[in-house]
Amino acid sequence: MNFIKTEIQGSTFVIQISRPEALNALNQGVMGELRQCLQEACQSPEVTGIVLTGEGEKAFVAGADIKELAVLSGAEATKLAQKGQDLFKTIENCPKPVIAVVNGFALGGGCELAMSCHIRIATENSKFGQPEVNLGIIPGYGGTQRLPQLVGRAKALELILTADLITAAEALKIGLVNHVVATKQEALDMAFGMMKKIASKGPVAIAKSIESVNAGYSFEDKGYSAEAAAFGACADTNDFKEGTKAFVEKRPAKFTGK
Ligand code: CO8
Repeated sequence: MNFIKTEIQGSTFVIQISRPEALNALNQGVMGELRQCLQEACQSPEVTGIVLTGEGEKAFVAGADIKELAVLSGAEATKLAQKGQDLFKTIENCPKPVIAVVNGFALGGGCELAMSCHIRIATENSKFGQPEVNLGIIPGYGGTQRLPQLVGRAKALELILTADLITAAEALKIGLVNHVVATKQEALDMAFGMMKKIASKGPVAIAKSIESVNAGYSFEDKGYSAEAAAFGACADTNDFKEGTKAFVEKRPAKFTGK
């Protein structure tokens, strides 16, 4: 593994995304390794739960890798969005609890990754947001579906349309995270405490609880397909080229609507 560090703490499998030079941004290398270790953890009889976090104190995940996205055609972008959506659905449908320990920026694909987990514990320096429209695109890893489920349609639209970043305290207020604590170690300790409690219950009941809660959202597939298609349509625009170029050049984008 080049981008992911794993360890076992008791019966909890800890996955740490480790690409600090790019604030743990999700390139296809990270996504592939994440897929591989999630499958292993979900299937392993010794594992009772999974904790997902980012390396360091600055970022959980600052989004999909913008430099990698910048060269995609619309069709490629749709395909990649669907592939990422599938991975995040694997997390959401994992029969064992998955807790995100959010330690810093959780933006774009990073916020979407955290939202696909069952529970989110954030450090107080964390920042959340779906800033894709700054780049001329939309959330493509399920954010247009899960954000309204968690915080309601109006607040979700406000966050997606303005691209505003919110603090951990605000994320707690709107129901985007379960808990906010001071440090990453405190967040990890809280996650391990929850995992210990959950591991003492019947594993079938735990798996069936997750399955039943998720079943209430089974109308979702239409929304996810629409999102992937819309992501691809945006990736075909000049605004997307300008938005990603502007990010790389560290300047504001000049959009034309074309
Ligand atoms: N992708 C690639 N590189 C990144 C990313 C990213 N998302 N975020 C940060 N980096 C890199 C920076 O380019 C920089 O690299 P370098 O040192 O080579 O210039 C390094 O990480 C450090 O970042 P900054 O210097 O920008 O750090 P700051 O502290 O000044 O700013 C921010 C931190 C505010 C987090 C800033 O980095 C930022 O705005 N990042 C981008 C956030 C963003 O827009 N995220 C959304 C990306 S799009 C997305 O997630 C779509 C998901 C769906 C995809 C579906 C289809 C595939």
